Parts: sequence; structure tokens; C-alpha cells
Amino acid sequence: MEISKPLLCLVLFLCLNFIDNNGVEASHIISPEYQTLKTTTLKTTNVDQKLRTGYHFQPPSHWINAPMYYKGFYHLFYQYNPYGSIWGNIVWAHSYSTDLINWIPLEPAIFPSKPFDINGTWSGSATILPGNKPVILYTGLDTKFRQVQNIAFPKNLFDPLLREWIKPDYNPVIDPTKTMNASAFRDPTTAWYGKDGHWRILIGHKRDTRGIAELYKSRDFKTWTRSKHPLHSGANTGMWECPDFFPVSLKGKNGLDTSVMGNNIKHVLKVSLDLTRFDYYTVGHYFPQKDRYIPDPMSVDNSKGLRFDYGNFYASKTFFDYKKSRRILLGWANESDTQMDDIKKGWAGIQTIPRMLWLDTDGKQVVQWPIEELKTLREHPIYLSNVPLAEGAKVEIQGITSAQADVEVTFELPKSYDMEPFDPTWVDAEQLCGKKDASVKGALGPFGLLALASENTQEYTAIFFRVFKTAKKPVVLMCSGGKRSSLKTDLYKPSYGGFVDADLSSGTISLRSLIDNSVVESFGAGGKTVITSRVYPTLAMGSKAHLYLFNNGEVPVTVKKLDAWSMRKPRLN
Ligand SMILES: *[C@@H]1O[C@H](CO)[C@@H](O)[C@H](O)[C@H]1NC(C)=O
Ligand SMILES: *[C@H]1O[C@@H](CO)[C@H](O)[C@@H](O)[C@@H]1NC(C)=O
Ligand SMILES: CC(=O)N[C@H]1CO[C@H](CO)[C@@H](O)[C@@H]1O
Repeated sequence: MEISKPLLCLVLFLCLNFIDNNGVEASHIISPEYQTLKTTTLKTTNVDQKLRTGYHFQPPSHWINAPMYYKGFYHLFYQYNPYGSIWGNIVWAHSYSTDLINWIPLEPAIFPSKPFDINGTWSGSATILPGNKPVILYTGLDTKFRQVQNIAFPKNLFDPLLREWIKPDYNPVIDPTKTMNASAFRDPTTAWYGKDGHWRILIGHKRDTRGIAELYKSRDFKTWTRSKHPLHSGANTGMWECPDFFPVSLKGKNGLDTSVMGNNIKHVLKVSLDLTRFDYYTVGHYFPQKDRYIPDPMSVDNSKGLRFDYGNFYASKTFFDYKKSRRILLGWANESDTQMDDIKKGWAGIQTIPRMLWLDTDGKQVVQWPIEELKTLREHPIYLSNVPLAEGAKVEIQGITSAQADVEVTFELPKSYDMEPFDPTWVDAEQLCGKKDASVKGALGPFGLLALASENTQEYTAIFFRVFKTAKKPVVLMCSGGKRSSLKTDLYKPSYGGFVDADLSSGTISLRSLIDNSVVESFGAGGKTVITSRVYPTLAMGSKAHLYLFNNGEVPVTVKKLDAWSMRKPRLN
């Protein structure tokens, strides 16, 4: 079987194109000695630390995820090759944490060992059953290389670290039927419990070019029956990977347990589209009696729809953190440098900072914000206020480690201003950001940050806003990344972009950027639009990185306030 593109949520992708230390091209090899593996240690070999992120989750080399909270600890399971050098033997590696920021590694939880998963232990999800009993559903590749769904239980519920997992022999619990494509049937979701006494899960699937969220039901979590029709599907969207389905409250920021139903809630369905390699979501209504989910009429239901993140972000997953009553989103940001660079670095792929996620007050989109625990890494605060940014301004922010920082800035707009007219054919924000990058003058904007900038700004990652006039409310564009992010020419350097549903009537707009050596995660307008860029500066590294505020628009703006911090390195595996 040839793996031409990644097949798994989050983790597996990281291992693609990986080449071992001798320069031997990776292939999908199963190492028999690993199939009886009892223990392993994660080892760090030949790792280049220069652009390695400081506070974003990484194993010593590769990885993925399925998060949960149990008895005082957060658990993160991620896909990992214990040999760290060749593709194959993907196991569920396991780390735990008390704050989602510092992570301590454990031994792998699940690895190929039985006929129902001998060819692979791929992505899945955790559910906490009544009586506080965690259970994992995951995709196994069986002896015939079919994608089947398996169950695993902790061996000892008194071990809060959930170190050992048992796979009962009655696996697989779900087989693809004969008419289903067994190579496109994976990534079971967290289960939710219905009033009718049935557990339900979704499994990603496709039929021809139609993407499908198959619905399965069970009374006992063991015998699963496929629903007559899927929960939802989409024409011409291709394989739906890593579906995620959860309720959101119409009131406030608190998260809801996955089984919660009621009047004051809506549901969110997220799918990772293998065709475009981005995560899309809709907001809508779930009808449990009919086993249907219907997106709201204004919620675009395809690859033109809303994204959690308009940058480098895929195979994300949420979980309900009942310790703090919040829903938390984690996503995977792959490397976008060259294969040769990844070989030299010896590691590939990071996880975004866990984000709290809730429904916006207008009920049309979600809002995200880095979890509060991230603040524990902040040090050396600096504060600025009322900094004028006239046309052409570039103001350096000094006093922090610019390569590893957290920056929160609020821009104030003048009382009245001119804007460029918005052309209604500009539907693709990323394209527009490419055309009108930070160097292209405007009226209101571009203004924002130049992160990971070299001393004379030959190199920089620009994160900025540009505001356009329409007959109705102004259109706000947010951009991140771009070709100036690295002097290297053979790189994928997109100018990611998203429109921001910002309310400018307050006269301000905010931006927060988490800068970490080779990643910039930015939250526009309080988290209404989020963009993650992986970037690979050649000059702006470590102490040579600078950070600037800039305005390249005719309209002067003011930095009403800016708070910035150096970020410490947490314990990471
Ligand atoms: C089944 O899915 C695989 C993986 O996406 C695809 O390559 C193959 O063409 C599909 N087979 C059929 C019969 O659609
Ligand atoms: C991440 O890497 C870039 C550059 O190689 C690709 O273009 C993206 O498709 C890829 N993203 C994912 C989710 O695989
Ligand atoms: C591609 C591959 O490694 N397939 C293996 C799947 O599992 C069977 C049974 O162990 C092996 O015989 C195949 O080689």
C-alpha cells in the first residue's frame, strides 16, 4: 500500500516524507519487533533546535492527538513513530499535564498488536462513560488493510495516569459494510448520549466524491448499528476526515458536555477536508429524533465555509474540560518547509496552543482564545499606550524576546476615515492577502505587526488588518504570513487570510499574536478570526528576531495599548 497523502487526524501527517538519519527514504514499513512492544522511551536524535518552537507542544520528533480530562490530569494521545526515523508503526503515544501547557511523557497507550489493528493504530477519540470510565475508539488497519473501528479500555481505573490500555478480543466493534469503501472509513468521534438510551458517534467517510459523517448508535458501547442515513454529508467535498460534533451554548462562554441537549444551544459540525487540507465548520441545529444535523441557512457548508483557523491548521479536535467547564480546541500545524529541511531538523509538526472555544453572541460563528494557563509562561512584561502610527510608521517593540513572545495590541481608528472600496468579486481572503500584502499601500490599513523580522526588515511575517468600504458595514480583512517571511525561495509561503466579523463602531480593533520561533498564531478582534502561520526565517532567528508595529495605510491609527511578554519554555516531553 502506498501512502501518497496523510490519512490520519493530526499525527500521522507529521511523519510524511520523513527520512531517517542515514538519508534512507521513508516507506510504510511495519517493523515486527514493534508489534509486541511493551515499553519504549521517546528519544531525541539529531534534532536541530534553531527554529524549534519553545512553548508549542512537540514530542522529541513526530506526533498527533486525542485529548481528555480524567481525575485531575489532562491526557493527550498522539500518533508517533517510536523509532523516530521512518514512516510506520504509528502508535498512540501519550503525555499528561495538569495545565495543558507543561507535558510529561508516558509510554505508548495503543500500538499494533492484534489482527484488528496489526497494520496500524490510527486516530480516534476518547469518551468518558458514566461512573467516570474513559474509553477510546480508534481506527485500526486490519490484516486486510481495511479501516475498522476498535475499542480500548484502561487496564486500571485507579491509575489516574491511565498508563495501560486493553483492547478486548471482540474488536473490531465496527466494520465497514461490503458496499462501503474500507479505505475511506475512519476517525470515530467522541460519543454523545441520547434520551433514547443510545450512544452515538460519527465516522468520517466518502462515497465517490461525497463527504459523509456516518452515524452509528449503541446501547452498550459494544454493539454498534449504522443509522439508515448519515448525520450529514456534502456533495463534492471529498473524504471527511476527523469529524467533530459538539453543542455550544447560546449564552456565555462556558462549554457544554458533548451529550448536552436543550433549547439554548446550537451545534457545531467540523470536518477536515482531505481535498483542501483545511478544517471547516458550520453552526446549525441537531435533531436527535431524526438523527439529522442541519446547518443554519447562512452557514456555508463546503470549502468556502468558516474555518477555525485560516492558516496552517488541520485535523483539529475539541474536548469538554469539565474541570473548568470549557470546550478546548487543539489543532495540528504541519511543517511547510522543504523535505530536506525536515530531515535536517529531525522533527516535524507542532500542536497549536489549546484554545477555549465558544459561540459568538450573534450565534453565527465561534470565537477562540488561548487558554488562560498560557499566561503562566509570560515574563518581562512591557506596556505601551497611545503610540501614533502615521502613514509609513514602523515602531520597534523592545525589551522582550521577540522570537518567543505573546503580544496583545489594541488599535484605535480616527473619528472619521476614508476606506478603499471593496470589490464584491474578492471572495477569497487568502488570494486578496496575496495580492495586497503588507507592502501594498492602502487607506485604512494595512496596519499591524511585523513579527520574526530581521533588523532591516528584509525578512518579516506580517500580521495585519485592512478595512474596505461597502454600502453596508466595512469589510475587515486579516492577513498573516507571506513571501517575506523567509529569504529562502523554495518554500511554501502563503499569505493566509480571513475576513473578520469585527464591529468597528467602537473605534478599535485588537490583535493578539503568539510568536514562537517558526510559528505565529494570531487572534483578530478578540478571537473572531484566527490564523496560524508556520514560517522559516533565515535571519530573524533567536536574539536576531525583531518585532515592529507598522502602518502602511494613508489613514493614521493609534496603538491605544500594547502588552507584550517574553514567553518561557514549559516542560515539554
Ligand atoms: C476508496 O477510497 C480510496 C481512498 O480515498 C480511493 O483511493 C479509492 O479510489 C476509493 N475506491 C472507490 C471504489 O471509490
Ligand atoms: C502542510 O504543508 C504544506 C506545504 O507542504 C501543504 O501545502 C499543506 O497541504 C500541508 N497541510 C496539511 C494539512 O497536510
Ligand atoms: C502493508 C503491510 O504491512 N501489510 C501487512 C498487514 O498485516 C498482515 C498480517 O500481519 C501482513 O501480512 C501484511 O504484510
